[in-house]
Amino acid sequence: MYLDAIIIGAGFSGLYQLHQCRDQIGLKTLVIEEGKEVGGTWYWNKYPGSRCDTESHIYCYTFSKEIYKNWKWKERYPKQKEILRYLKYVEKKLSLKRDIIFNNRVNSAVYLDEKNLWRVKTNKNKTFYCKYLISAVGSLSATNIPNIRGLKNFKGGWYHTGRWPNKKISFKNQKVAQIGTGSSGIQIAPVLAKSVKSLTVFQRTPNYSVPARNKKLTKTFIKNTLDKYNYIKNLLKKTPGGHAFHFSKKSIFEFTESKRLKILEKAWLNGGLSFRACFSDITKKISANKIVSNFIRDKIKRIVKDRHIAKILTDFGHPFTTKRPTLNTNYFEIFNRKNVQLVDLKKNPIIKITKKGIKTKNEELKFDKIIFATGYDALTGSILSLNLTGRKNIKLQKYWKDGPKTFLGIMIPNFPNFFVISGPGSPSVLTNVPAQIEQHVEWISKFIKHLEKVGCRKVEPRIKETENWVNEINILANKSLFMKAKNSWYKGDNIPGKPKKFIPYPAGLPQYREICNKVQKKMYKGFNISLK
Ligand code: N01
Repeated sequence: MYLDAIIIGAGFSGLYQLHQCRDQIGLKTLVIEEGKEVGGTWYWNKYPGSRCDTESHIYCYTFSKEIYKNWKWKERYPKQKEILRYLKYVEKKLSLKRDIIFNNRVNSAVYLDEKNLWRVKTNKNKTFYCKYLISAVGSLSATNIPNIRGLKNFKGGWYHTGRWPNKKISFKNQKVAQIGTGSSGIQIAPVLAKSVKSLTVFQRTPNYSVPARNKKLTKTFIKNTLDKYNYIKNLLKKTPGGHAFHFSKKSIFEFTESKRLKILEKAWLNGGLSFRACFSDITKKISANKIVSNFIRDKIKRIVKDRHIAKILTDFGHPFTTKRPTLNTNYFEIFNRKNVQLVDLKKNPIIKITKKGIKTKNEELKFDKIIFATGYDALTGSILSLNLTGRKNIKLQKYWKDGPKTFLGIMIPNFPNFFVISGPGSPSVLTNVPAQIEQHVEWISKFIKHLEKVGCRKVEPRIKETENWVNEINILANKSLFMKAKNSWYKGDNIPGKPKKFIPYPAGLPQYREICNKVQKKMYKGFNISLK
């Protein structure tokens, strides 16, 4: 089957890209989706307690006033199920399903030089050909299941939060092990703790976590946000992370100690990702960051009654925000329960998984179920799993062996007519992702429209511009606090053998948007466009 464009993935990015390609540009377009319905990351992340930690009134599309205004979110942070309902509502509104095939995983994509087409194959032995191939596979979808000896011998059930099964799993009165304490881990643990016989949390790195303070949205709040549609849409373009809050313009050092504390207390009470924005320099200056890190440490120590456990939970080896900031609802409180234990993997590492449980350096523990909340091969894993072969038989795995090389995080030299939404080298995971997705989809769509107009046969970025872009990211990352985290998936540390390079663009969405717009204004400077 021949198409103008194939989009891989039917999450936030794939759905909007389909609408743009099909309804705005007029291309014959198909979306190929592995899941059995739309949703992308929110289709797979069905674990108990799964919820987004960006506020619902901005974790959505803003491209259509009608779509924005006709959806009413229920809570401050949307539940996984609510996000799925929302995406289905958008899909219906735009009649997208007719151009999506489900239950098909793209296994390979090969660029055929002589035909100037991509040949795309799926695990169901379907083959498609297209001119434009667009990856909408998401930054956090290739799961990281640690290679722990003995997992295949475990007789109980085991699950990864990012590939949660469709059937209901009961944890009631079970002995459960949870490995990992990132965003997913600290969400699932408080929910499990309520019903399990015992929950043992295996922690490798303590997590600075701020209260989410989730709540039902009031009618007044809902009305106000819907009325302020234009303002919100604009605001998301101006803030560094595409969130609905500005960073304070004032340094923490402009305040006396007691005034600082008051400001921090207020931000803590308010909860949410805006906590880090209550001073201008928390994310920028290590001295400011230290004050806030200590504030969080004290807060956790006040919650957790056992001093030894509190110490393990707060023995941070990295500054606040240098790993992905997380929000929690009663996460630290669970360690006051009798049925919850904490294993400090730094002192007591896992040796192997046995038939009945987990053997650590110091003990052997029995479990009915093991949950891996161990994250992802972020940003590159999902793209590499497509097994892309570009011009002259160049494999992406080989081309990226020393780290991802993209121009603007959107295109890759030697892989003509292949676009990536929220790829490595774009702000992606450092932002409110739908805001970044809208910027990318709109930029890519405008580009494709231009390419069609000028009669383009193929397009790819120049090597020089790509190298400059990769260098620029390195320079920016080295100037930032991000590099002070020894182990962070932002720079590939969580996956053995993965190149250790900072992956997303770290200077914020507005600056990135400006650069992309400049490239567009200069008639796509940095790209080689071959005409028919
Ligand atoms: O994954 P993570 P996640 N042995 O990589 C540990 C989005 N998201 O799924 O820090 C033992 O953050 C690892 O330890 P360490 C969001 O963007 C959003 O939680 O590497 N432990 C860490 O504690 C988020 O940032 C939402 O030392 C091992 C944990 O597992 C991203 O997804 C909800 C290990 C992994 O944490 C990823 O979050 C969920 C090993 N071998 C996800 N390997 C919301 O919006 C890893 N770990 C709320």
